[in-house]
Amino acid sequence: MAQTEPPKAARLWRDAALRARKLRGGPGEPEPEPDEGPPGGPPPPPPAARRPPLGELEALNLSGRGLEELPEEVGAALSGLRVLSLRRNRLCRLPAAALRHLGRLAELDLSHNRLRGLGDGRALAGLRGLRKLSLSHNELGAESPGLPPRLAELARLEELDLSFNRLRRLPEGLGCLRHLRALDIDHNLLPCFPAPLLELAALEELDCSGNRHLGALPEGIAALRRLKILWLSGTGLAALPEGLCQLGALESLMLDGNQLRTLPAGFSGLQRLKMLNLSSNLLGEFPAAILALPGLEELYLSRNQLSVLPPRLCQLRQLRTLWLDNNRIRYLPDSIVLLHSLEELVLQGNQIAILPEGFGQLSRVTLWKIKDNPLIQPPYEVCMKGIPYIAAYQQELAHSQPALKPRLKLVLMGLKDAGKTLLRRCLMEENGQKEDAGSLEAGSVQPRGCPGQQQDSGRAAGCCPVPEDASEQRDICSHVPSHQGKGERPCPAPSLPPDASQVSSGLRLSGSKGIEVMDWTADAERGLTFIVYELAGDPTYDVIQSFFLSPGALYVLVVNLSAYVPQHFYPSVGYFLHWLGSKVPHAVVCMVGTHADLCAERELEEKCLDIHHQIAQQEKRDAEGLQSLVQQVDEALGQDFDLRCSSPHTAFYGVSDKNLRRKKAQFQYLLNHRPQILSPVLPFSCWDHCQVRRLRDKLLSVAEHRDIFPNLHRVLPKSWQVLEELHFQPQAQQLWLSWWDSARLGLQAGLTEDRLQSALSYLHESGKLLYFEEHLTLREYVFHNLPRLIDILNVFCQRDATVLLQKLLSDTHIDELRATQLHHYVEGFLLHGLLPAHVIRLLLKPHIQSREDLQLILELLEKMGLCYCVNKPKSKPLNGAAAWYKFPCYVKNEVPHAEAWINGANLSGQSFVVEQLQIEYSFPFIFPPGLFARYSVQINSHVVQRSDGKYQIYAYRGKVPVVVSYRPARGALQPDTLSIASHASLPNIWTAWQAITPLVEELNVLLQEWPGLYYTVHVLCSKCLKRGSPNPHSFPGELLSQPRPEGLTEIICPKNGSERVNVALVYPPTPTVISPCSNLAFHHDGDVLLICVGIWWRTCQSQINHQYWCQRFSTGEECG
Ligand SMILES: Nc1nc2c(ncn2[C@@H]2O[C@H](COP(=O)(O)OP(=O)(O)O)[C@@H](O)[C@H]2O)c(=O)[nH]1
Ligand SMILES: [Mg+2]
Repeated sequence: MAQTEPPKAARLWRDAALRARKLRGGPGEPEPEPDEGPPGGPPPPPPAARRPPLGELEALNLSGRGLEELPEEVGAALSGLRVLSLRRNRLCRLPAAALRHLGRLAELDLSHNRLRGLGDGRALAGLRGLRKLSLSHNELGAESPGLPPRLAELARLEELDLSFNRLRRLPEGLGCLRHLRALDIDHNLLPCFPAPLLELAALEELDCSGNRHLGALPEGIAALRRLKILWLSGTGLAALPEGLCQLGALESLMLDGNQLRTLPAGFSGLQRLKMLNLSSNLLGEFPAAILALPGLEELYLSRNQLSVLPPRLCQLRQLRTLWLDNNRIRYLPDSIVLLHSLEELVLQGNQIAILPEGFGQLSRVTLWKIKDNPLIQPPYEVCMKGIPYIAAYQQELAHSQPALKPRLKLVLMGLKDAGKTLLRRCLMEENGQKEDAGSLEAGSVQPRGCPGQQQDSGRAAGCCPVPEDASEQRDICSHVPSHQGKGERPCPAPSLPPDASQVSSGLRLSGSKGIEVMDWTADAERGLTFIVYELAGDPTYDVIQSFFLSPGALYVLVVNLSAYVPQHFYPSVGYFLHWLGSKVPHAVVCMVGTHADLCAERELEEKCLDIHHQIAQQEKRDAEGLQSLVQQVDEALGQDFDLRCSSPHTAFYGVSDKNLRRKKAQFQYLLNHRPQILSPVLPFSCWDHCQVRRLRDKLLSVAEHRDIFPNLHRVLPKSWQVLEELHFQPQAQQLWLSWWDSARLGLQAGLTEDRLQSALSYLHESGKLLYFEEHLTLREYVFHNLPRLIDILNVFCQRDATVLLQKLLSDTHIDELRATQLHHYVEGFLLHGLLPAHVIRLLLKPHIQSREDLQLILELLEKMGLCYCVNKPKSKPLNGAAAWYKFPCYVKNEVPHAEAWINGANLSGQSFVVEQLQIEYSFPFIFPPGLFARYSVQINSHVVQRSDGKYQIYAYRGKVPVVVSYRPARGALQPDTLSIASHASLPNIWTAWQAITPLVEELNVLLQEWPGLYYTVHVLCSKCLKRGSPNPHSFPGELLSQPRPEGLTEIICPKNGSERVNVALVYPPTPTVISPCSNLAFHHDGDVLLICVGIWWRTCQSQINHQYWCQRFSTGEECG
């Protein structure tokens, strides 16, 4: 039978606390924990190896040696032994004969073997001096339900570990172990609390967790008066006996994962209690008895049903840790701010809208989690930044009155010519808010926040805009190839790469202005404003578009109904949902079908219905796909780790339980965070006033819906709001403001310099402007003019030579020579993505005036990951005009120029001397648009002598070659892949690992921008690669984050019979920090987030959440 899976919370606590906190005294552990030892290296020599003669040896560590038995001779030769570890071997039986000679043994570790029973117990009973015995992680109980009674003869035993076995009962005589201080019987199959335990009067630590059917505790538990630690996680307890309250010595009580609704009346008798874990129970009310435990330092109440916290919470003065996440708490008591010792405060997943005044006093809190609360005061963005920011906000409120500022980001997406622009205009004109046609012409937009500047659009005033050319509207199919071909595939379906060149060349450029942003005061009465982002339907904008997809926005997916045919569902709808879902897993989407006027009634109905059906189908396929993955992981988890390690052909070969649980948590997160599609397709015609009004009302009602956008009505200090307005006033048309300019505006708003920072930080977080408070140079500037910045970004996505040349040649003083030169530059740009800084300056002419502008913008572009400087010496200042920039999204040549890569273009060409390492990422649902280009920039700091192709990069890490390649999906069943490879001879293979590991980690970091993305990672078999096999075997990528298994030297590659692969070719010498297969990141400080996301669109909230969970519990299963 498979080992029972310990309940969630119990597992968490084992992992987080078991090793760290159990007060195990006595002579030191003889052996290093396998995951603490030097990874990959040989096990350290037994401590006594250098100390003959054998007979005098006192301690011997034989862990992880693959032993199937211990010969009697060994025992005979080592009769002086006091400490023996046989941990992690393959013993199926007790080495009885050897043990007979070891009468002096005081500590014996037999954990992680395959013991199914202890025989008649004689062999053990002989070890009369034994004080410490570990039998954990065996299969005890598999042969007979219990253990031999003779175990009770170990009269001097002080610590006994029987955890993770299959025991259904304990020997009757166990109560005789008068000296037993610590007993672990967790994760067995005990059907009830074993009565003999009640006689163990010396017991200080007892762990019964994970015996799921324990059900109840006896009153008699009061007898265990010396108990300090009692762990009862996941034991099916529905109530606690009063007797428990008499355990006056108890310091640590673990009761998570049970079904407790209340605590017994006398609970406050546990006056020594320091740690209480009641997470994952059914508490509907905060147990008042807890308040009478003045020594409490840690209190965990996560995942209950609490809605109110007691006002007297502050009585718990010693409290350092308070976890209240995932309850139904609406308010925090004011007194919470008096918990001055608090270091961890976890509140996420509640209903908290307002934080009490003076919250900023909790300045010692370092672990702070508040995500998933409908916060309005302080606004969500402020709360997410941490306690110091909350303090600043609250101080600011004290200075100036609060102001309400409801505004919501609205993102229009859909194919080019779907009707986004016209829809936007109709909506805005319905309000009498019209666009500035002139500025649109110039590729810019109506300046946000200054409606006074608007001019008439030039169209017939007051009526709906006339479609430019209705006859052109039916040619949707001519420009959808980019995302085509995913429609009817079984899930998970691979994607075709957005082939930008193909698309843009065949398209007319009119109307393609790229991404546009503007303010729309949709409801002046209620003051509700939308910040409307219209994305370009054109995939050439892919690299930048994903920045604009952020949580907390309302998405409108626009489809041209007259052009729609069911075969085009994927490119026109399905693809966008996949894209959005992978970036913003829980996005709120409203479907709108335009050109309704061109469709007959019946046609309209059918098409809307078809879209509706196909969305449902796609969702179902995706969910089923994920569900089956969860099932696979579950099955693997049901198996023993050892078993997994012995079958290299299985999907989860060697993957640790921890990594499997993390994987499962990720799948579950993906399953639980699907796009929220609000309605069936809303038919829309720009001609029809009623429909325009209906759509506007629909958007307003969605925005106002408290369940959908709970934090719309944020409260701001008046000064912050004024500051925002001042930054966007008409005269503030520059591209950026110096920090000093901004500070002057701050003064106008009543903000002194010292208070400006937090206001700017809020404006940055909420996507109003860009202010990189941690960037060395950029922090001196405030980029307040988003429309202009977006226009700048747009310039780098228009792949049209004519347009680019127009910009460059607009200067009348250009002579022929110069013109030719510029032609060459454009050519080079469109082919290789290369541009010198001075040409960039020309391209951005209307926006960039000074050299300073240029330098800043270039730095910004680099920071966003759009380009890298080809010739900038690392860590030296940018040298303006001489610098050349590479925009990887423009690179056209399929393969890199091979000459740059001296060792040859083809790794497999090296076959005889070297071994190959290749890590492959596969993306079965969707390959994030623009990812390769972004990654290409991101790795630049790690490599030298690079040579870029459209899909491949050759480069060196030091002297070691690396190749990064993207392979678009080939056919229906092969997903897109991205792989990172290197090679070296076997003895030097660590150099290849050293070369690829930072690149792997960089990719992992980048992929965290895509929390809803499903992908897998594999280590390809280097033997298969060497053979040139077209279909090499792949080992699970999770191995990259695991230490090399002790004692293992070779792995069998199942693809080629019984070929042996050296472990060094599968496991890196040092495990990677971030598990590659999980979007649930570990560690990021704010700065990394800043760097990797260019965060102005408030992208990372969901990730911050993940990081936290995974940081907290390496099992990561709390996610989602
Ligand atoms: N008849 C009709 N034409 C429309 C409608 N919506 C958009 N159009 C036309 O379709 C074309 C593309 O629209 P546009 O808004 O530029 O699409 P975008 O690329 O998604 O922004 C334009 O010529 C519009 O005038 C509609 O509801 N009915
Ligand atoms: Mg448009």
